[in-house]
Amino acid sequence: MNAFSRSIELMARAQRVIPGGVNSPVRAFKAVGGTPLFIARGKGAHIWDTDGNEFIDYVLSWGPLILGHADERVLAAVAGAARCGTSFGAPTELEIELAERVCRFFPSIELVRFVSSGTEACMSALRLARGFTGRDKVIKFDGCYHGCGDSFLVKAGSGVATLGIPGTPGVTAGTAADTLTAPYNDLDAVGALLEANAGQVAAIIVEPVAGNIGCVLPQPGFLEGLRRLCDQHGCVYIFDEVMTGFRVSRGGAQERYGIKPDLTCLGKVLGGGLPVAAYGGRRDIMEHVAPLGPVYQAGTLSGNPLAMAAGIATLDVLADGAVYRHLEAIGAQLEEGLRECARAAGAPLKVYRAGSMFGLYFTDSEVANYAQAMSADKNRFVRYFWRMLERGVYLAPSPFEAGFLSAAHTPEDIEKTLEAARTAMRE
Ligand code: KE4
Repeated sequence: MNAFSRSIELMARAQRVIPGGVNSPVRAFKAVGGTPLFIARGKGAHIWDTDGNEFIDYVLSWGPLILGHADERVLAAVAGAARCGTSFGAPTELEIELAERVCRFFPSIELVRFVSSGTEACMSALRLARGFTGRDKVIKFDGCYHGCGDSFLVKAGSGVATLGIPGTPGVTAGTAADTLTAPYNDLDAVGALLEANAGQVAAIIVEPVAGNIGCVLPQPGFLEGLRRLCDQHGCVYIFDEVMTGFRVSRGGAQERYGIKPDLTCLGKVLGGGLPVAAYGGRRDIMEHVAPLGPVYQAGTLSGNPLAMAAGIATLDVLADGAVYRHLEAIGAQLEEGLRECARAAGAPLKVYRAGSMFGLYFTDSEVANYAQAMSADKNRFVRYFWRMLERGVYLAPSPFEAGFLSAAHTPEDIEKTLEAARTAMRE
Protein backbone atom coordinates (compact mmCIF):
# COMPACT_ATOMS: atom_id res chain seq x y z
CA MET A 1 0.00 0.00 0.00
CA ASN A 2 1.63 3.26 -1.10
CA ALA A 3 0.87 6.36 0.91
CA PHE A 4 -1.96 8.50 -0.42
CA SER A 5 0.36 11.44 -1.10
CA ARG A 6 -0.82 12.06 -4.68
CA SER A 7 -4.47 12.14 -3.58
CA ILE A 8 -3.57 14.57 -0.79
CA GLU A 9 -1.76 16.79 -3.29
CA LEU A 10 -4.67 16.65 -5.77
CA MET A 11 -7.21 17.37 -3.05
CA ALA A 12 -5.36 20.54 -2.05
CA ARG A 13 -5.40 21.63 -5.70
CA ALA A 14 -9.06 20.68 -6.16
CA GLN A 15 -10.14 22.66 -3.10
CA ARG A 16 -8.80 25.83 -4.67
CA VAL A 17 -11.38 25.67 -7.47
CA ILE A 18 -14.15 23.23 -6.42
CA PRO A 19 -16.27 23.51 -3.22
CA GLY A 20 -14.79 20.96 -0.82
CA GLY A 21 -12.70 19.63 -3.71
CA VAL A 22 -15.53 17.36 -4.88
CA ASN A 23 -18.48 17.51 -7.22
CA SER A 24 -20.74 15.55 -4.92
CA PRO A 25 -20.55 15.81 -1.10
CA VAL A 26 -20.57 12.07 -0.29
CA ARG A 27 -17.21 11.78 -2.07
CA ALA A 28 -15.52 14.04 0.48
CA PHE A 29 -14.89 11.33 3.14
CA LYS A 30 -16.43 13.68 5.77
CA ALA A 31 -18.01 10.78 7.68
CA VAL A 32 -14.76 8.81 7.89
CA GLY A 33 -12.20 11.63 7.98
CA GLY A 34 -8.98 11.80 6.00
CA THR A 35 -8.57 12.67 2.33
CA PRO A 36 -10.67 11.10 -0.40
CA LEU A 37 -8.74 8.96 -2.85
CA PHE A 38 -8.43 10.32 -6.36
CA ILE A 39 -9.10 7.43 -8.71
CA ALA A 40 -6.93 7.01 -11.81
CA ARG A 41 -8.66 4.05 -13.48
CA GLY A 42 -10.90 1.04 -13.03
CA LYS A 43 -11.21 -2.37 -14.68
CA GLY A 44 -13.75 -5.02 -13.71
CA ALA A 45 -14.22 -5.11 -9.94
CA HIS A 46 -10.96 -3.20 -9.28
CA ILE A 47 -9.89 0.44 -9.16
CA TRP A 48 -6.47 2.09 -8.85
CA ASP A 49 -5.89 5.41 -7.10
CA THR A 50 -3.41 8.07 -8.27
CA ASP A 51 -0.77 6.59 -5.96
CA GLY A 52 -1.05 3.24 -7.72
CA ASN A 53 -2.91 1.49 -4.90
CA GLU A 54 -5.31 -1.24 -6.08
CA PHE A 55 -8.69 -1.90 -4.44
CA ILE A 56 -11.62 -4.26 -4.79
CA ASP A 57 -14.42 -1.76 -5.40
CA TYR A 58 -17.82 -2.09 -3.65
CA VAL A 59 -18.93 1.48 -4.47
CA LEU A 60 -19.04 1.02 -8.27
CA SER A 61 -19.78 4.71 -8.76
CA TRP A 62 -22.61 4.40 -6.14
CA GLY A 63 -24.34 1.63 -8.04
CA PRO A 64 -24.27 2.13 -11.85
CA LEU A 65 -21.44 -0.29 -12.73
CA ILE A 66 -23.25 -3.61 -12.43
CA LEU A 67 -20.97 -5.03 -15.16
CA GLY A 68 -17.84 -3.62 -13.51
CA HIS A 69 -15.50 -0.86 -14.63
CA ALA A 70 -14.59 -0.36 -18.31
CA ASP A 71 -16.69 -3.24 -19.57
CA GLU A 72 -15.54 -3.90 -23.15
CA ARG A 73 -19.11 -4.19 -24.48
CA VAL A 74 -20.10 -0.85 -23.00
CA LEU A 75 -16.88 0.84 -24.18
CA ALA A 76 -17.40 -0.44 -27.73
CA ALA A 77 -21.01 0.79 -27.79
CA VAL A 78 -20.05 4.26 -26.54
CA ALA A 79 -17.13 4.52 -28.97
CA GLY A 80 -19.37 3.51 -31.85
CA ALA A 81 -22.00 6.09 -30.95
CA ALA A 82 -19.36 8.79 -30.45
CA ARG A 83 -18.03 8.31 -33.97
CA CYS A 84 -21.49 9.41 -35.21
CA GLY A 85 -21.48 12.55 -33.05
CA THR A 86 -22.08 13.20 -29.37
CA SER A 87 -25.40 15.07 -29.22
CA PHE A 88 -28.00 16.44 -31.62
CA GLY A 89 -30.85 17.87 -29.56
CA ALA A 90 -33.10 15.88 -31.83
CA PRO A 91 -34.71 12.45 -31.54
CA THR A 92 -32.56 9.41 -32.35
CA GLU A 93 -33.35 5.70 -32.77
CA LEU A 94 -31.13 4.89 -29.78
CA GLU A 95 -33.69 6.53 -27.46
CA ILE A 96 -36.42 4.24 -28.79
CA GLU A 97 -34.16 1.21 -28.40
CA LEU A 98 -33.48 1.95 -24.73
CA ALA A 99 -37.10 2.94 -24.00
CA GLU A 100 -38.38 -0.34 -25.48
CA ARG A 101 -35.95 -2.26 -23.24
CA VAL A 102 -37.09 -0.33 -20.14
CA CYS A 103 -40.75 -1.13 -20.89
CA ARG A 104 -39.83 -4.80 -21.38
CA PHE A 105 -37.94 -5.02 -18.07
CA PHE A 106 -40.60 -2.96 -16.19
CA PRO A 107 -44.14 -3.88 -17.40
CA SER A 108 -45.63 -1.16 -15.14
CA ILE A 109 -43.92 1.42 -17.36
CA GLU A 110 -46.12 2.14 -20.40
CA LEU A 111 -44.40 5.43 -21.31
CA VAL A 112 -40.93 6.57 -20.21
CA ARG A 113 -39.05 9.87 -20.42
CA PHE A 114 -35.24 10.00 -20.21
CA VAL A 115 -33.44 12.64 -18.19
CA SER A 116 -29.80 13.00 -17.09
CA SER A 117 -29.87 12.32 -13.35
CA GLY A 118 -31.89 10.59 -10.68
CA THR A 119 -32.57 13.99 -9.17
CA GLU A 120 -34.23 15.13 -12.38
CA ALA A 121 -36.20 11.87 -12.59
CA CYS A 122 -37.58 12.17 -9.06
CA MET A 123 -38.28 15.91 -9.31
CA SER A 124 -40.14 15.36 -12.58
CA ALA A 125 -42.13 12.40 -11.26
CA LEU A 126 -43.26 14.50 -8.29
CA ARG A 127 -44.18 17.48 -10.47
CA LEU A 128 -46.14 15.12 -12.71
CA ALA A 129 -47.97 13.58 -9.75
CA ARG A 130 -48.88 17.09 -8.52
CA GLY A 131 -50.02 18.11 -12.00
CA PHE A 132 -52.05 14.91 -12.42
CA THR A 133 -53.81 15.10 -9.03
CA GLY A 134 -53.95 18.87 -8.55
CA ARG A 135 -52.60 18.30 -5.04
CA ASP A 136 -49.49 19.85 -3.41
CA LYS A 137 -48.18 17.55 -0.67
CA VAL A 138 -45.86 14.54 -0.88
CA ILE A 139 -45.03 11.85 1.67
CA LYS A 140 -41.45 10.59 1.83
CA PHE A 141 -39.62 8.52 4.43
CA ASP A 142 -36.99 9.61 6.97
CA GLY A 143 -33.56 8.80 5.59
CA CYS A 144 -34.72 8.07 2.07
CA TYR A 145 -32.93 10.09 -0.59
CA HIS A 146 -34.51 11.03 -3.91
CA GLY A 147 -31.81 13.37 -5.18
CA CYS A 148 -31.24 17.00 -4.31
CA GLY A 149 -34.49 18.52 -5.55
CA ASP A 150 -35.95 21.01 -3.06
CA SER A 151 -38.95 18.90 -2.07
CA PHE A 152 -36.78 15.93 -1.14
CA LEU A 153 -34.20 17.62 1.08
CA VAL A 154 -36.37 17.04 4.13
CA LYS A 155 -34.95 14.40 6.50
CA ALA A 156 -33.04 13.00 3.53
CA GLY A 157 -30.49 10.20 3.59
CA SER A 158 -27.19 9.72 1.75
CA GLY A 159 -24.96 12.79 1.91
CA VAL A 160 -27.51 14.82 3.86
CA ALA A 161 -27.46 12.21 6.63
CA THR A 162 -23.71 11.65 6.27
CA LEU A 163 -22.94 15.33 6.72
CA GLY A 164 -25.62 15.80 9.37
CA ILE A 165 -26.98 18.79 7.50
CA PRO A 166 -29.85 20.10 9.60
CA GLY A 167 -33.15 20.77 7.88
CA THR A 168 -33.23 22.21 4.42
CA PRO A 169 -31.15 25.40 4.14
CA GLY A 170 -31.96 27.18 0.86
CA VAL A 171 -35.33 25.46 0.52
CA THR A 172 -38.33 27.75 1.15
CA ALA A 173 -40.61 27.15 4.10
CA GLY A 174 -43.51 26.70 1.71
CA THR A 175 -41.75 23.97 -0.19
CA ALA A 176 -40.66 22.17 2.98
CA ALA A 177 -44.19 22.43 4.39
CA ASP A 178 -45.49 20.42 1.44
CA THR A 179 -43.16 17.52 2.25
CA LEU A 180 -44.47 15.18 4.95
CA THR A 181 -42.26 12.46 6.41
CA ALA A 182 -42.81 9.15 8.18
CA PRO A 183 -40.45 6.47 9.53
CA TYR A 184 -39.60 3.76 6.98
CA ASN A 185 -41.67 0.59 7.46
CA ASP A 186 -44.31 2.51 9.49
CA LEU A 187 -47.68 2.17 7.74
CA ASP A 188 -49.61 3.59 10.71
CA ALA A 189 -47.63 6.83 10.52
CA VAL A 190 -48.42 7.11 6.80
CA GLY A 191 -52.12 6.47 7.44
CA ALA A 192 -52.16 9.20 10.07
CA LEU A 193 -50.52 11.69 7.69
CA LEU A 194 -53.07 10.87 5.00
CA GLU A 195 -55.97 11.35 7.43
CA ALA A 196 -54.56 14.64 8.71
CA ASN A 197 -53.98 15.92 5.16
CA ALA A 198 -57.05 14.44 3.51
CA GLY A 199 -57.28 15.23 -0.19
CA GLN A 200 -53.95 17.12 -0.18
CA VAL A 201 -51.33 14.40 -0.80
CA ALA A 202 -50.36 14.05 -4.45
CA ALA A 203 -47.92 11.17 -4.01
CA ILE A 204 -46.10 8.78 -1.75
CA ILE A 205 -42.51 8.27 -2.89
CA VAL A 206 -40.45 5.42 -1.48
CA GLU A 207 -37.15 3.67 -2.02
CA PRO A 208 -38.48 0.09 -2.11
CA VAL A 209 -35.16 -0.93 -0.55
CA ALA A 210 -33.76 2.02 1.42
CA GLY A 211 -30.21 2.27 0.05
CA ASN A 212 -29.47 5.72 1.47
CA ILE A 213 -29.66 4.66 5.10
CA GLY A 214 -27.17 1.87 4.41
CA CYS A 215 -29.43 -0.98 3.27
CA VAL A 216 -32.80 -1.18 5.03
CA LEU A 217 -35.23 -3.80 3.74
CA PRO A 218 -39.00 -3.33 3.44
CA GLN A 219 -40.76 -5.36 6.12
CA PRO A 220 -43.39 -7.83 4.86
CA GLY A 221 -46.55 -5.91 4.01
CA PHE A 222 -44.96 -2.45 3.95
CA LEU A 223 -44.84 -1.88 0.20
CA GLU A 224 -48.20 -3.60 -0.31
CA GLY A 225 -49.67 -1.42 2.44
CA LEU A 226 -48.49 1.73 0.68
CA ARG A 227 -50.17 0.51 -2.50
CA ARG A 228 -53.43 0.08 -0.61
CA LEU A 229 -53.15 3.52 1.04
CA CYS A 230 -52.46 5.19 -2.31
CA ASP A 231 -55.56 3.54 -3.79
CA GLN A 232 -57.70 4.54 -0.80
CA HIS A 233 -56.55 8.17 -0.81
CA GLY A 234 -56.09 8.79 -4.55
CA CYS A 235 -52.32 9.30 -4.31
CA VAL A 236 -49.78 8.48 -7.01
CA TYR A 237 -47.51 5.63 -5.83
CA ILE A 238 -43.94 6.43 -6.89
CA PHE A 239 -41.20 3.79 -6.65
CA ASP A 240 -37.82 5.48 -6.62
CA GLU A 241 -35.81 2.67 -8.23
CA VAL A 242 -32.84 4.81 -9.18
CA MET A 243 -30.72 2.47 -7.04
CA THR A 244 -32.80 -0.74 -6.96
CA GLY A 245 -33.73 -0.77 -10.65
CA PHE A 246 -31.93 -3.57 -12.54
CA ARG A 247 -29.99 -4.04 -9.25
CA VAL A 248 -32.12 -6.06 -6.79
CA SER A 249 -33.47 -8.02 -9.77
CA ARG A 250 -33.67 -7.49 -13.52
CA GLY A 251 -37.10 -5.85 -13.11
CA GLY A 252 -36.07 -4.02 -9.95
CA ALA A 253 -37.81 -4.09 -6.59
CA GLN A 254 -41.26 -4.09 -8.20
CA GLU A 255 -40.41 -7.48 -9.76
CA ARG A 256 -38.70 -8.74 -6.57
CA TYR A 257 -41.60 -7.82 -4.28
CA GLY A 258 -44.48 -8.07 -6.78
CA ILE A 259 -45.72 -4.47 -6.49
CA LYS A 260 -47.14 -2.34 -9.31
CA PRO A 261 -46.37 1.34 -8.69
CA ASP A 262 -47.99 4.12 -10.73
CA LEU A 263 -44.68 5.81 -11.57
CA THR A 264 -41.10 4.55 -11.38
CA CYS A 265 -37.85 6.51 -11.30
CA LEU A 266 -34.76 4.84 -12.73
CA GLY A 267 -31.06 5.78 -13.02
CA LYS A 268 -27.59 4.43 -12.23
CA VAL A 269 -27.48 0.96 -13.87
CA LEU A 270 -29.80 2.28 -16.61
CA GLY A 271 -26.90 4.31 -18.02
CA GLY A 272 -24.10 1.80 -17.36
CA GLY A 273 -21.97 4.60 -15.90
CA LEU A 274 -23.05 7.40 -18.23
CA PRO A 275 -25.59 10.09 -17.25
CA VAL A 276 -28.98 8.51 -17.85
CA ALA A 277 -32.06 8.43 -15.66
CA ALA A 278 -35.75 8.13 -16.38
CA TYR A 279 -39.27 8.38 -15.03
CA GLY A 280 -42.20 6.46 -16.41
CA GLY A 281 -45.32 4.51 -15.63
CA ARG A 282 -49.07 4.54 -16.27
CA ARG A 283 -49.96 5.92 -19.68
CA ASP A 284 -52.87 8.00 -18.33
CA ILE A 285 -50.44 9.79 -16.01
CA MET A 286 -47.48 10.07 -18.40
CA GLU A 287 -49.74 11.62 -21.08
CA HIS A 288 -49.79 14.76 -18.92
CA VAL A 289 -46.10 15.34 -19.73
CA ALA A 290 -45.27 18.00 -22.34
CA PRO A 291 -45.57 18.06 -25.29
CA LEU A 292 -48.58 15.73 -24.83
CA GLY A 293 -49.87 17.54 -21.75
CA PRO A 294 -49.23 20.64 -19.62
CA VAL A 295 -46.63 19.30 -17.15
CA TYR A 296 -43.37 20.73 -18.38
CA GLN A 297 -40.00 18.97 -18.15
CA ALA A 298 -37.07 19.29 -20.55
CA GLY A 299 -33.30 18.76 -20.89
CA THR A 300 -30.63 19.62 -23.45
CA LEU A 301 -28.83 16.31 -23.05
CA SER A 302 -31.84 14.12 -22.24
CA GLY A 303 -31.56 10.91 -24.25
CA ASN A 304 -27.94 11.65 -25.13
CA PRO A 305 -26.77 9.16 -27.79
CA LEU A 306 -23.59 8.10 -25.93
CA ALA A 307 -25.54 7.51 -22.74
CA MET A 308 -28.26 5.64 -24.60
CA ALA A 309 -25.64 3.40 -26.19
CA ALA A 310 -24.10 2.60 -22.81
CA GLY A 311 -27.53 1.80 -21.37
CA ILE A 312 -28.54 -0.42 -24.28
CA ALA A 313 -25.26 -2.37 -24.09
CA THR A 314 -25.67 -2.83 -20.33
CA LEU A 315 -29.30 -3.99 -20.45
CA ASP A 316 -28.53 -6.36 -23.31
CA VAL A 317 -25.98 -8.13 -21.09
CA LEU A 318 -28.49 -8.28 -18.22
CA ALA A 319 -31.39 -9.51 -20.37
CA ASP A 320 -30.85 -13.28 -20.10
CA GLY A 321 -30.61 -13.23 -16.31
CA ALA A 322 -27.28 -15.07 -16.08
CA VAL A 323 -25.60 -12.09 -14.39
CA TYR A 324 -28.19 -12.20 -11.60
CA ARG A 325 -27.43 -15.83 -10.82
CA HIS A 326 -23.76 -14.91 -10.40
CA LEU A 327 -24.61 -11.83 -8.32
CA GLU A 328 -26.83 -13.90 -6.04
CA ALA A 329 -24.08 -16.49 -5.49
CA ILE A 330 -21.34 -14.00 -4.60
CA GLY A 331 -23.84 -11.87 -2.64
CA ALA A 332 -24.72 -14.84 -0.44
CA GLN A 333 -21.01 -15.69 -0.05
CA LEU A 334 -20.25 -12.15 1.11
CA GLU A 335 -23.29 -11.84 3.39
CA GLU A 336 -22.66 -15.10 5.22
CA GLY A 337 -18.93 -14.49 5.33
CA LEU A 338 -19.32 -11.07 6.95
CA ARG A 339 -21.52 -12.56 9.65
CA GLU A 340 -18.89 -15.23 10.28
CA CYS A 341 -16.15 -12.58 10.49
CA ALA A 342 -18.18 -10.63 13.05
CA ARG A 343 -18.73 -13.75 15.16
CA ALA A 344 -15.00 -14.52 15.08
CA ALA A 345 -14.14 -10.91 15.96
CA GLY A 346 -16.80 -10.69 18.66
CA ALA A 347 -18.27 -7.69 16.85
CA PRO A 348 -22.00 -6.86 17.00
CA LEU A 349 -23.09 -6.83 13.37
CA LYS A 350 -26.26 -6.76 11.29
CA VAL A 351 -25.95 -7.40 7.56
CA TYR A 352 -28.84 -6.77 5.13
CA ARG A 353 -28.86 -7.62 1.44
CA ALA A 354 -31.28 -7.42 -1.47
CA GLY A 355 -29.75 -9.02 -4.55
CA SER A 356 -26.44 -7.28 -5.25
CA MET A 357 -26.83 -4.35 -2.86
CA PHE A 358 -26.03 -4.71 0.82
CA GLY A 359 -25.40 -2.81 4.02
CA LEU A 360 -23.92 -3.50 7.43
CA TYR A 361 -24.38 -1.92 10.86
CA PHE A 362 -22.30 -2.43 13.98
CA THR A 363 -25.19 -3.14 16.33
CA ASP A 364 -26.98 -6.10 17.88
CA SER A 365 -30.42 -4.57 17.22
CA GLU A 366 -32.40 -4.93 14.03
CA VAL A 367 -32.31 -1.90 11.70
CA ALA A 368 -35.65 -1.20 10.01
CA ASN A 369 -35.59 2.59 9.80
CA TYR A 370 -33.40 5.70 9.93
CA ALA A 371 -33.50 6.21 13.70
CA GLN A 372 -32.35 2.61 14.27
CA ALA A 373 -29.58 3.03 11.68
CA MET A 374 -28.44 6.16 13.50
CA SER A 375 -28.10 4.20 16.74
CA ALA A 376 -25.50 1.81 15.28
CA ASP A 377 -21.83 2.31 16.24
CA LYS A 378 -20.58 4.89 13.72
CA ASN A 379 -17.08 5.06 15.21
CA ARG A 380 -16.65 1.33 14.80
CA PHE A 381 -17.71 1.73 11.16
CA VAL A 382 -15.00 4.38 10.65
CA ARG A 383 -12.29 2.07 12.05
CA TYR A 384 -13.61 -0.76 9.88
CA PHE A 385 -13.66 1.47 6.79
CA TRP A 386 -10.00 2.50 7.12
CA ARG A 387 -8.77 -0.98 8.01
CA MET A 388 -10.52 -2.37 4.95
CA LEU A 389 -9.05 0.38 2.79
CA GLU A 390 -5.55 -0.41 4.09
CA ARG A 391 -6.20 -4.04 3.14
CA GLY A 392 -7.20 -3.15 -0.44
CA VAL A 393 -11.00 -3.02 -0.10
CA TYR A 394 -12.83 0.18 -1.12
CA LEU A 395 -16.15 0.69 0.69
CA ALA A 396 -18.58 3.61 0.63
CA PRO A 397 -17.11 6.26 3.00
CA SER A 398 -20.30 6.50 5.06
CA PRO A 399 -22.43 4.23 7.27
CA PHE A 400 -25.47 5.59 5.40
CA GLU A 401 -24.63 4.18 2.00
CA ALA A 402 -25.18 0.77 0.43
CA GLY A 403 -22.46 -1.45 -1.04
CA PHE A 404 -22.74 -3.02 -4.48
CA LEU A 405 -21.50 -6.10 -6.33
CA SER A 406 -20.79 -6.43 -10.05
CA ALA A 407 -20.68 -9.22 -12.60
CA ALA A 408 -16.89 -8.75 -12.52
CA HIS A 409 -16.53 -9.61 -8.80
CA THR A 410 -15.18 -13.14 -8.41
CA PRO A 411 -15.44 -15.62 -5.50
CA GLU A 412 -11.71 -14.93 -5.01
CA ASP A 413 -12.44 -11.18 -4.63
CA ILE A 414 -15.05 -12.05 -2.00
CA GLU A 415 -12.66 -14.36 -0.17
CA LYS A 416 -9.97 -11.64 -0.15
CA THR A 417 -12.56 -9.18 1.20
CA LEU A 418 -13.54 -11.56 3.98
CA GLU A 419 -9.89 -12.17 4.85
CA ALA A 420 -9.51 -8.40 5.32
CA ALA A 421 -12.76 -8.19 7.31
CA ARG A 422 -11.60 -10.86 9.77
CA THR A 423 -9.08 -8.44 11.27
CA ALA A 424 -10.79 -5.16 10.30
CA MET A 425 -13.82 -5.99 12.44
CA ARG A 426 -11.85 -6.42 15.65
CA GLU A 427 -12.51 -3.82 18.38
P1 KE4 B 1 -28.55 11.37 -8.88
O1 KE4 B 1 -29.16 12.76 -9.03
O2 KE4 B 1 -27.38 11.36 -7.92
O3 KE4 B 1 -28.23 10.72 -10.23
O4 KE4 B 1 -29.69 10.43 -8.27
C1 KE4 B 1 -30.31 10.82 -7.07
C2 KE4 B 1 -30.85 9.57 -6.37
C3 KE4 B 1 -32.22 9.34 -6.41
N1 KE4 B 1 -32.76 8.25 -5.83
C4 KE4 B 1 -31.97 7.37 -5.17
C5 KE4 B 1 -32.61 6.18 -4.52
C6 KE4 B 1 -30.57 7.56 -5.09
O5 KE4 B 1 -29.80 6.67 -4.41
C7 KE4 B 1 -29.99 8.68 -5.70
C8 KE4 B 1 -28.51 8.98 -5.64
N2 KE4 B 1 -27.73 8.15 -4.76
C9 KE4 B 1 -26.53 8.75 -4.22
C10 KE4 B 1 -25.79 7.76 -3.31
N3 KE4 B 1 -26.59 7.03 -2.46
C11 KE4 B 1 -25.64 9.24 -5.30
C12 KE4 B 1 -24.23 9.54 -4.88
C13 KE4 B 1 -24.01 11.03 -4.78
O6 KE4 B 1 -24.91 11.76 -4.28
O7 KE4 B 1 -22.90 11.44 -5.19
